[in-house]
Amino acid sequence: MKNLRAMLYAALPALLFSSHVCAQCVTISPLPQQIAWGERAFDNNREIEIRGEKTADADAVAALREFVCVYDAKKTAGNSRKVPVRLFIGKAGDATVRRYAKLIPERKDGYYLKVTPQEIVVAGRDDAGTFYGVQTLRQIMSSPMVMQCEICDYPSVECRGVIEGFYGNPWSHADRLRQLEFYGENKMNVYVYGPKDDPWHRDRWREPYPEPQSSRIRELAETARRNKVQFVWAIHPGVDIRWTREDSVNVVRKLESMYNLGVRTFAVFFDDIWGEGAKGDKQAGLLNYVTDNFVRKHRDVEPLIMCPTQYNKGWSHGEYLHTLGSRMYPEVRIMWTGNSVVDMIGKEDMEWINGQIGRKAFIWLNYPVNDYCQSRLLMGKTYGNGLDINDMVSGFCSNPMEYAEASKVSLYSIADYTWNMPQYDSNTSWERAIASLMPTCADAFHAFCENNVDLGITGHGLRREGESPNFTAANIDEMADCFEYLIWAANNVQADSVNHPEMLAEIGPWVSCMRLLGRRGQQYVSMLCALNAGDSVAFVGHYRAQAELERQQKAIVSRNFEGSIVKAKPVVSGDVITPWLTERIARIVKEYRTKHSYGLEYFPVQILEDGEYFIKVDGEFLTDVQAGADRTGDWPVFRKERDMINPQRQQWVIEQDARNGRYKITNKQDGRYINELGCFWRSKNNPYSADWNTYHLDKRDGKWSIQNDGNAGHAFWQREGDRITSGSSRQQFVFEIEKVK
Ligand code: LOG
Repeated sequence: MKNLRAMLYAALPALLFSSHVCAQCVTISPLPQQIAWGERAFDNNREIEIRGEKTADADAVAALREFVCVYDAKKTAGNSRKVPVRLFIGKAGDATVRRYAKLIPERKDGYYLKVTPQEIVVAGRDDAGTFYGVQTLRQIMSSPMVMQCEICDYPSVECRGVIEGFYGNPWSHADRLRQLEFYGENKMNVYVYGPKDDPWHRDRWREPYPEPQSSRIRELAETARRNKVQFVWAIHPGVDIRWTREDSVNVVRKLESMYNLGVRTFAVFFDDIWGEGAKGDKQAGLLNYVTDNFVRKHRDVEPLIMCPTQYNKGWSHGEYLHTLGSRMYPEVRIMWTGNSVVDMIGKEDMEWINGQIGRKAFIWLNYPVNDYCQSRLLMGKTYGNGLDINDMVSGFCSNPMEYAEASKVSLYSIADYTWNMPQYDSNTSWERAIASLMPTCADAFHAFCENNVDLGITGHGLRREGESPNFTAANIDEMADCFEYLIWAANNVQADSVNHPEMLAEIGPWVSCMRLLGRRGQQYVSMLCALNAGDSVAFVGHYRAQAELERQQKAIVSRNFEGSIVKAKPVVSGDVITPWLTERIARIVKEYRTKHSYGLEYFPVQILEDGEYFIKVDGEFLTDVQAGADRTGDWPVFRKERDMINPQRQQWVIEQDARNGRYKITNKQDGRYINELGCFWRSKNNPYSADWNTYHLDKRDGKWSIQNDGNAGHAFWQREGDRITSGSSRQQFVFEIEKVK
């Protein structure tokens, strides 16, 4: 990569290199608190003589040696090459950087950095500070022409990082090692290990890790240390814990076994449990017991972190949080996801929770985790958290996707946000993330990311704006360009796989899905042209080609490695292009049917003509008795009599939703649809959705069966008493569907 950049810069016109143009001022990420750039200092192949190597932090020195050409007095002696640039490295108190002592910020993890034509200074407040100074220098020296600068830098938030806390395939060992390097480079200092589907974290919490898992944990703890990351190991005992002395000892024993593997910070989780394990006073007692009998017995173990059962405002009630706050030792840190499970965090939210627990909450941000919307990749901007909460949190961690590399787009911004909160800009941070993660195909990767943004409708309600911003469909040319763009981006990201095999292994299914979406779009454009030209043969041909591409698209699965516990069906641009295209194709097929008769056998069968019908069982009419009510959960009932006053209450509009070939059923009087429970639902909060509220119809001996489908399961409607319920898995042909004359 370095070589490629060098080639790019070499190709730029010499004009840019005039000393007044700051063409070489690299953008440093996370953004430093204070930075002043000067003129050109030297070229990045200049030899560097390191001073303070023996006393400075060894990890910082090792990182430094990876990217500087170290001056070797013996080799260079006698020849006339330029004198080396001297580099002083050390932390506050070291002789090497004594001259700069006053300039080093008095903040944990802070550093002072200076580059002049003669010398470089990297002076940390502490070892981590020195290490972070080197990470910044690495970025400054990635440019062939190194510019003079002076930087004073420190983090906004003390604990910054990631919590592997999702359901689904836990990250692989290789994923985690790469993550830890990434955290070091991006100045994040916490990694909480709590994958829900690691048996030794949750279900088998009492048992020590067997080999080879225990060696891997040891390696992770070591790698974390080298990258100035606290490896926090979490135990999740709430599923079956008994509040006995024996189980308290079991917890301590397990943590001791983790201590022996090199772990020094620990967490205890009680999220997503019910019953006995969820009791606040007992949880507080356990945390205090572990603090007394484990944490305080070791001199090098950090205070515990705990995830409460009521970890968000929506779920909190009673005395629970107050009990934790008042009974648990004040040094125990308490996690919090915000106003709901999945939410961005603001100042008022922090005021509320901190008041409840009598300490600063440790944020567990449920973004970009996608374990509850697995068909979507969340590659969009990380926005919505307050820029004024840095002093109100004891830590800020992001729960990512099971896709470790893909998550880096967001984690890069989490690093940026937590390091320099006041200056965080979600747009520029996202742009930088993309360019830095996939430098050899940045434009194509950008296109990929912008088409994988929103989550769709989920139980948690979070939406993300700005998906597919370049999609416009005002005319055929625009549409054609947009679909070509999708294909171009997919091909280019794919072609770059040699440079980013890990990323491609994760996003590959979505990349393929994006290409097929583009190709289906092209077929749609051809169908449209054929319809306009009255060419039915061409229309049907393109329709069939489109259907075949759709079949291929639906066959893609997110992961198919051996033992994968998640197999999702990737969706790209799930809120913009995908629904748009499905709806458009359905619409022109309908139009085609009204004009042509050629090739109708290739289209989805329409078993019932669109129209107005009575729905009857045993001669009784399904009736919308409370027509017009816009409240949750009233339902239509069967009435013997025809309603002569409001006949429309017994008339049902049944029409095929061509997006999926199933039928939508709404009342003629008030337009309300019936949902999978046989109820009307409040239309304001739950507007009609083709995925949920369409039915599969089937006919035998003149009677019909009506079946839920799509997201609503596959139960058959049945008549129970005077209403419809949908509890039956047995197909029943009991409905009479009679056309209104
Ligand atoms: C889980 C978490 C999961 C996330 C999103 C917490 C504290 N616990 O509803 O493991 O990844 O939501 O699905 C959770 O957030 N429970």
